[in-house]
Amino acid sequence: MLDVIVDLINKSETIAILPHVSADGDALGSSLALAIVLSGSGKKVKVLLEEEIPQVYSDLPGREFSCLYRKNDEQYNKKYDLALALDCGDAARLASRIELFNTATRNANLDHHTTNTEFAVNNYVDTSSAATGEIIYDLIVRMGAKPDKDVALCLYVAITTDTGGFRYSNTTADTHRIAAELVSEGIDVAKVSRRVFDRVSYGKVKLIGAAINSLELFEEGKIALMSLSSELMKKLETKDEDSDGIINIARNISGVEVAALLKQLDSGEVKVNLRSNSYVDVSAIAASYSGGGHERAAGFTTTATLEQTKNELLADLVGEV
Ligand SMILES: [Mn+2]
Repeated sequence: MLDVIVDLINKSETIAILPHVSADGDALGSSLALAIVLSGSGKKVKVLLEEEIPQVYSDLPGREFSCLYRKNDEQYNKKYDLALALDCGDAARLASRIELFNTATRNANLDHHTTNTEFAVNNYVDTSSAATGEIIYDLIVRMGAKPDKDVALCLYVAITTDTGGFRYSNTTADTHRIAAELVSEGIDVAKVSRRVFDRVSYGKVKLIGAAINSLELFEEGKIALMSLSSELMKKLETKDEDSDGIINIARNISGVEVAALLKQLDSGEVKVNLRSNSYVDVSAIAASYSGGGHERAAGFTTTATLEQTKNELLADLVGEV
């Protein structure tokens, strides 16, 4: 199937790369790495984003190929020869870019989520890959290219973020083999690690405090819930990305099997992140709310209130632990 994707790329001149909405390190790193390689082989390539690149990834190479997609702005709505969805478990993760994806002459979906709905004409879903970055690495090699230092940095960021710094259960021997190839291109591992894992904004530190204040444990400490209201986040003047990773504080508490972070958005909707440690399949719970993800990390968004979401979710989780 990867050869089919290579064939699609060879046949296409204009290519749109579409990472998922609220793009994370894997989605962005994979997209920018592929953009650099495709541009180098003479393709006209754009990485179309729903939002600005988060601060933590703002100096990644290849960002010059990215731009904010605006549905009603004509310059973005041309018909591409090929549209590639990267790290997107379902079509909804393309958000406002779905039409652009569907109107492209060819489209393909490259992903590693177990809940992937195979929404494209061409689907390459490898759930054994720890990150879409691993798939893109294979694709680049399959294209006969060798990742240079810039491409290697993007892919390394993709893989290290989706594996939590090679600590999560999705990390395999292949993950390390690919990482070894990437590091040998001259990546400063300590610098990348500090940038993507350790450095925090003051706003995030305040948000961590608020999240810890909201922490509640249930079922003899096997379930940990944290919630952040939009009012609180407004008061603390935090950015959306500041809540990234906060759920791990709850997940890491000794005895906790499942952790949930409920975040109320400005729209009033509630975005829920779920994590488990060893046996609860949180992707199945997320799927029951039309969300998705992996066994140990998943999420969904709901129009219910914060309180309703909490009660309903808690009832579901009690049945799982
Ligand atoms: Mn991913």
